[in-house]
Amino acid sequence: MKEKLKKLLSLALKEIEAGSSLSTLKEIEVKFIGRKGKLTEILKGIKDLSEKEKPIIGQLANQYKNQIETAIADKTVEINKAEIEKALASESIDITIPGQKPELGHIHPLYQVQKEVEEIFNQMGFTVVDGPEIESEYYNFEGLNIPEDHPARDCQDTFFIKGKEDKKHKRLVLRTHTSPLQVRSMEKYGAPLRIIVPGRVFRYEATDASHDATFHQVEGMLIDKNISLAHLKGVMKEFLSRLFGKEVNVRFRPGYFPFVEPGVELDFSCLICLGAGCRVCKHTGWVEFMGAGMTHPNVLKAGGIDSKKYQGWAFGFGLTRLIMMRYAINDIRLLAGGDLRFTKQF
Ligand code: FA5
Repeated sequence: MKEKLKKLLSLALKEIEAGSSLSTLKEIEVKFIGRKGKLTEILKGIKDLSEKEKPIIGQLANQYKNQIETAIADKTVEINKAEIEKALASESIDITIPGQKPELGHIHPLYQVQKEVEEIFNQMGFTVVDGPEIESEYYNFEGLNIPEDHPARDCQDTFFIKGKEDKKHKRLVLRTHTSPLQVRSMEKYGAPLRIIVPGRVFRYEATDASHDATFHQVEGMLIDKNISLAHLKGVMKEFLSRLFGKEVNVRFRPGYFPFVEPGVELDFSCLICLGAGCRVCKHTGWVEFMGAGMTHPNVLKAGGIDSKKYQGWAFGFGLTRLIMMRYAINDIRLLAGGDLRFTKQF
């Protein structure tokens, strides 16, 4: 029996030594020490041996089993190492070859300027707020003192959305300006209030070099005690001077918007000709910039603010047009056109 075991061990060790792959090693393991392996069979038969032989053969068989297991483990490490070395040799890396440069995108010029605008107003104590682009007719018009039959509605050709309608808010529209955030913010934050609202707005308009159907506006609103248009003039002069990095002057002209009384248009001094007159300012020395005015008492009321205690003003300018002026872009459609030859210049 001892001889038989010894032969089995040397046969197994020989086969392990000659094994050249992990799958061959697995086969050898099954053949000798698997559940029906040759050595396992011997171990199973130990119970039939004499009492004297049992411990001797049992010990020997277990010792040989351990030896076979160790030999298989050693050979596995050897084969793995050889395979890794082979792979490394064939997959060598030439670190002198220039790497692939990932193409980095950048922020669109519109949002670059929007961020600058937000920072300047932040510094002056204004909070940036945001609101829905799909708006209710109430916040877009009625709340702003523009009832259904008011002629001012004709100035903002509107996209209406089919379907939902309720008594107070009426139909849904694509907001035609950022002004709906006036009443929304007064309702939410009350007075005093200092906000700006940069955002996308939509009008059912034929497009040309200076009109698009989707464009960006920035709304501003300040509500507090003892507020006058002089504060608006000061804020806008400061804002534009910081934005353009040089002293800018502003002036008011009368203007009409149902949600302000009195209403004004604000112009700023032409930065191209410094007031001397050029094509950009149509030889007036002034560039038309935005609508504004003292918030109408009806709008304060819609926002839940007592107009006897508080006053305020609001303004709205076209961010898209501001950017066109800043970079001398002569067609508004270039900004949203998606042509990389254009956007990569900023
Ligand atoms: C308004 O939208 C008012 N909500 C502004 C306002 C706010 C007045 C608060 C008073 C108080 P208006 O329709 O004029 O006003 O538009 C404001 C600006 O949006 C314009 O000065 C212009 O710069 C820009 N704008 C208007 N229509 C277009 C268009 N189709 N494409 C690009 N920019 C436009």
